[in-house]
Amino acid sequence: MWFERPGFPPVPPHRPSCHARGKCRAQRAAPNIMAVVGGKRGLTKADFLVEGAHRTMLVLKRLIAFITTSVPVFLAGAALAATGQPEPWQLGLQKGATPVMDDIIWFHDFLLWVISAIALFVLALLVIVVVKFNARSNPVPSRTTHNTTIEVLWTVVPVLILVTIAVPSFRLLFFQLNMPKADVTVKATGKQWFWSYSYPDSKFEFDSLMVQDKDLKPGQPRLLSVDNEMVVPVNKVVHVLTIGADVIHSFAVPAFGIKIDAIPGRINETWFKAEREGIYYGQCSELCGKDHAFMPIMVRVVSEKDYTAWVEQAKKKFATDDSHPTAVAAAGAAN
Ligand SMILES: [Cu+2]
Repeated sequence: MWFERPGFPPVPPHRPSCHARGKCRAQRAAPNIMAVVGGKRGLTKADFLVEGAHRTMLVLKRLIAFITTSVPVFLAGAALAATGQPEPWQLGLQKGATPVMDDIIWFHDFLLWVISAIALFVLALLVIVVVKFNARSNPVPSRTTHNTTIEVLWTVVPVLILVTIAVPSFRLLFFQLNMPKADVTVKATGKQWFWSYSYPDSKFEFDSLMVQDKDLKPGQPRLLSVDNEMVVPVNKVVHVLTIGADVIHSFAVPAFGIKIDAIPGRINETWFKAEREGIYYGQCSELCGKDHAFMPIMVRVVSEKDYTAWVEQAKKKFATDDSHPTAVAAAGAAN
């Protein structure tokens, strides 16, 4: 059995073999199973109770071990969820950091209830049909071909369900696509295979490359950390403009509920308003070549004061030289 371990006496099978000639009938006829078990295998009632206690203890020990190991894993997961990255044993979506993501999570959970109810209802109908209308229990089938009430019901009820889903769905879609006035604008350019972030209001641009495994510092998540992350202020509307410099990439940050293609020759836009400070991770979500998996997105959400300080420092560190247009701008001018 799965809970047997070395060091404990082997657990005897529940019942003696039932295949021996005539034994099964004898067991069924026996008024007291303990007497039969004890008589056949030479076990007393006390032996049987001790073995039963052993088995119960083993199960309890396994249960306690499972709980004590899983609690830290879930706690660690909860801690990671606060930093906007996937967590071990994660179920469902990452914890939202923007109003849009909170709505997406609500809509996801709502749909889960709806589809579960529909699946259970259909399952119940199938079970009824299998049990009540099989050839044995219903040898002469009904010849009914139409039933107006049922036909109206199976048309109207699905329509009502779809309308119930459509209302919050369209509301969410408008919420995502309706751009509020921007407080900060960041242009994210997808390149093979890294992102470049440009802050047009402050006139600087920088590349953001993944930190290689050998260079990871303690606490930096593998395949998600970058050398220069995108920094934005908390509780401010950030417009993200995306474009591809070579092939199609996709800018996606799950905790913000954003995912938008970065297409060469065309600027797409999306927005987010992060409501909690912290670090949030995403990845390129369009197959863009051999290092597609190695161009993570890292966004640090900071207070407005820290953001202003970072901008001042970044202006000096990443100052752009307007006399040398970027590759994208040069390509645009050539067209
Ligand atoms: Cu990409």
